[in-house]
Amino acid sequence: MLPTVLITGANGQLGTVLVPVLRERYGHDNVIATDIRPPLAGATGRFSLLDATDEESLRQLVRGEGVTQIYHLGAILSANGELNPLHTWRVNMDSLLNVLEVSRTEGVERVFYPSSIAVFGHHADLSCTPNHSVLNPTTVYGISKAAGENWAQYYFERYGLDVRSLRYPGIIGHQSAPGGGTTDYAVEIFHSAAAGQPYSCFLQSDTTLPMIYMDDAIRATLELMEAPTASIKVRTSYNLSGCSFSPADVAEAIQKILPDFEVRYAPDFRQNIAADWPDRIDDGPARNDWGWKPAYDLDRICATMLDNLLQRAEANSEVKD
Ligand code: VAH
Repeated sequence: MLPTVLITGANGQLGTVLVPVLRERYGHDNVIATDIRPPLAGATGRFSLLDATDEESLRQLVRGEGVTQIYHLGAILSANGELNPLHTWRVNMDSLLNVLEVSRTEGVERVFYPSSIAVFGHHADLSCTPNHSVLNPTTVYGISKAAGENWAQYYFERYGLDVRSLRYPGIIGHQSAPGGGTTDYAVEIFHSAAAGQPYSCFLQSDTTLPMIYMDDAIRATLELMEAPTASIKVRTSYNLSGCSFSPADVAEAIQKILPDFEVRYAPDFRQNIAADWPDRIDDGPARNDWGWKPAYDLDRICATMLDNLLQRAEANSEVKD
């Protein structure tokens, strides 16, 4: 029996790519995209406006459509989250608690909850952060994700709700825009390079962070969600990594393809956030429990991003000619 899947935050960087993949996999009409904003231009398929902080609206939609799986992607990310801390806390926590409570009481079988490397802080070993580390996040986003992981584990242990979670690193893809995070530079830099423009980076050149290519992130999400229940041994959240690099590393990788590309560095408040995040994370439990293995290293990310963005720039210029 194919699931009926509801995605919150479907207009976001990950949701934009995940929705079509889920439709391909489970049937076009079995996947309901939702977001607090109307669908993006060009988006097709089933869509409902939904504010996930409104429990009754969520309940009516889940009950009315017979939803059996929820991917709760809606959240305010690390950088944007610092602009209005209490609003960020309320949006991120109220929406998650609504998803957990509605799922428990309406018979939803499986929930995906995205966490983040933002749950770590300077009390963890940031050189290669183990899955079970001290969590002392320094952003409201990270605080909400750390709390959310523990709520996910609570609903599994107390009610048996099958909630599964990944601590995403920075996600890099050409298909969608980043959503106000500290790792957004790693997407913006490729757009500048493909446009033949210099890039002004808001992090220091040597700030190494864990990253993952969009296709790897999507595949990891599906592999986690389709793994046998018995193999899921971590019910807070699994560390997930593709590769780690700094702005200087990615600039150098781009310059191997576009030698004239220039990067300047103008660190802002986001440097303070990134300074308390891991350089690398240990995703050994994900590899051991459900067979995770990344397919994209920095050079492959670079080649794939530039191939797609340069083709798009050429297509756009032909349209204008
Ligand atoms: C952010 N892209 O920067 C998100 C992510 C690991 C970072 O959670 O907030």
